[in-house]
Amino acid sequence: MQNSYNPQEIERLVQNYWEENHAFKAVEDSEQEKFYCLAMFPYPSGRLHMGHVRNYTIGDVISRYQRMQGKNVLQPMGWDAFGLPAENAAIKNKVPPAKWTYENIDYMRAQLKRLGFAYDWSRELATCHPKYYRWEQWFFTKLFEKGLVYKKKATVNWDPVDQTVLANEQVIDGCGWRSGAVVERKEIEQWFLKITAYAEELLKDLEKLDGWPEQVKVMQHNWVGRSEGVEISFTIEKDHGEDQDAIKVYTTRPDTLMGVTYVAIAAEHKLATFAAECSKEIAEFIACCKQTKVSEAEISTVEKLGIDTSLLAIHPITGEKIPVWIANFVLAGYGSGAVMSVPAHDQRDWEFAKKYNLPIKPVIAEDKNASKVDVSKNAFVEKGWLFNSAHFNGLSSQQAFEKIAEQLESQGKGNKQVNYRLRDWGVSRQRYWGCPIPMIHCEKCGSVAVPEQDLPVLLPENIDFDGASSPLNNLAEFINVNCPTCAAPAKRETDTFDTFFESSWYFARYCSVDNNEMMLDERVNYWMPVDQYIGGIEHAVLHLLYARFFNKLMRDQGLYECDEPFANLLTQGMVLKDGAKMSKSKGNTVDPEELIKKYGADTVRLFVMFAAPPEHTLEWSDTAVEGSYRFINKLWRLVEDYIESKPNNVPSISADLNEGQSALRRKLHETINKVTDDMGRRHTFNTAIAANMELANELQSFEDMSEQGKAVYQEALQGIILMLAPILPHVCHVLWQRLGNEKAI
Ligand code: ANZ
Ligand code: ZN
Repeated sequence: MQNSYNPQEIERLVQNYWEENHAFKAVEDSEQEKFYCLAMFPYPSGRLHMGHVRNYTIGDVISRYQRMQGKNVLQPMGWDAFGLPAENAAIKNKVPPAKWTYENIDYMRAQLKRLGFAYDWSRELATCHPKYYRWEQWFFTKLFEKGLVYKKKATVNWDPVDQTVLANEQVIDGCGWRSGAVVERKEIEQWFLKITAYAEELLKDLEKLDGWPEQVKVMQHNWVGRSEGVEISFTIEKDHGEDQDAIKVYTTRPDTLMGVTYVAIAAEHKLATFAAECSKEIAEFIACCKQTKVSEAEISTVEKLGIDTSLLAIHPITGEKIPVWIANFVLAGYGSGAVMSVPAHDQRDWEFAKKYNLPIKPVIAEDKNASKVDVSKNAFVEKGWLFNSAHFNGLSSQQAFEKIAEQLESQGKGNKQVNYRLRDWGVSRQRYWGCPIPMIHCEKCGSVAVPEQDLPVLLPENIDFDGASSPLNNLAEFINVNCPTCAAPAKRETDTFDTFFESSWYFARYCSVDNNEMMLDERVNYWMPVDQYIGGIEHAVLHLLYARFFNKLMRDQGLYECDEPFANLLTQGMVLKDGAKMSKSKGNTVDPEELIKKYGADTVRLFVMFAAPPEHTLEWSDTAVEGSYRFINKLWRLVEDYIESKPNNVPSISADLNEGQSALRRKLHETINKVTDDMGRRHTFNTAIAANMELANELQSFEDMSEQGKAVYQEALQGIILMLAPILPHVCHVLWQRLGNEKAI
């Protein structure tokens, strides 16, 4: 009688075996080559979705493969557990966010175990646990000591009815999600991390990341946005603006300086405020600008609007008087919040000049000796050769950059400057379910860091939460403290960290997760960097940039040595159904749990790995799931049939095989070669699986049951089981034993 394939039963048995034998516990061993494999940890939303299943299966297959290659593998798992959804659920279900979160973690942990992932569960962490967040509080106070943390006013969404700050997700069509009131912009003091101090290194070190997709590096490169230019001063004509400071503009095109016909300043600029003092119209225009959205992408799409301040600026070279306008396209936070406008050579300036009838003066031509350029339909934005530019005529744009910068520098009217698009990282959130920022405000001493012996600042967990505003704001026992410096009554900071803060260093904490005396210990130097990081492309910029930044901060704090946290990055594609992204809001999700119940975890794993290479989108298909299930059944039967007819002792393979035997052996070794490359280097698991399916077909039609025939047959069959073990770990574990192997696969 043949055993039939019963996934539920064997998966439970095999998972118990792993658990009892601590099969995936990672232990540092300097004699053995390490491999740190990490998939981005999940937010504990309640249940796993197919995107998780795909992400974690890819990581697990790579981990198991590397282990079979003889590496000492670390594959940990944890929970990115702070965040807004817990607050929303708390309001809806009347449970505290902590309780909701920990219950979800328990549920999802069981789901991950059911999928048979080879995690070292002894290293599990949850970022909402004080054992974790106390170290980021400690680290923040170290950065504060070093001057890498500062406080500054920044704009937030303010709900005037609920009297609270809203997260961007809580603003729906410009109104508060709860009150429905029109949301206002409000400036409040917030904490910032000086990521700009690392801009240069974050850019330069991208070159070291050979194992990253080009596309992600380009996105990070653009996000940092380095540009070289000149900061130029335009003084203000005395008649109007007595005692006003010169306007500083930042330009990457000083070669166009002789073509400047007006200066444009941001609505938030000091001079704009000054101009508004004596003009109601200007004041109204500024108020109107402040209502529109702040993001750069949005600013570039809105209609360009401006107003003349009637102030005049003096051209630093010609001495000519040129008008100063307030314009909505000038960003307050970039450069110096003012632009020298060259409508002949900048399209945005051109459109503005056309609209408000400002002069357009061309100064750059395509050819060296030309003395005109057509700007009647559009600006001429290329670099070229100067004309109409007095003693700079005939220079190339590049030569003129240097000459003009030199002249301005010698006259004290300008300086070469490097600018970054990257802004400092605002880490304050006016939310409850996050890590408390460990600062105290004292009237006498200012901002004081919570001393090390008072850490962690615990987030009160048993609270009534109605969502109107953060309960921390009303918790007297949380807020009222004594100043650590002068002991006078003081107030605790009620803001919590941006949740990107927690995910910026968890990869390092896994290496010393049980250390309650230190944030990180020397074991980090054994495991870091992560050899393979796996996650969604949606994290191409923020998470990956913050993590790289934190890595450098931790290095400079002397906590460990490596410059970059992730040596290789794999960005997994989306899971689609009927061509659309699988998502709750579209109502087209497939519940992994149902699938596991029906087919077992190995089928689910095989399906997600077989349907597409990991970077590609994966189109859901019920028939493909069934196909995966059938293949595992076939493999099962292949082994069972063989066992029934197997001799008691399979002879070893002799040197002289007949043609058919040699052919099968050759096929096996070609397959091993291909699968090794597909799994280890190319990460094209689908073709590795296909090669094994092909080999299995050959076995099915191999009928030579001589002694030597059986010997090569068994070798090939074992080969398939070994090669598929990373993908189908449960069934392969069992089949391996059925073939008489004593050691676990
Ligand atoms: C004159 C000029 C002439 C410019 C020309 C461009 C072309 P990047 O490369 O991104 O650094 N700029 C400067 N500060 C600005 C602000 N606060 N808001 C909006 N625009 C600002 O861009 C630098 C260029 O962006 C600068 O060079 C300036 O316009 C504009 F033919 O100055 B340019
Ligand atoms: Zn004090």
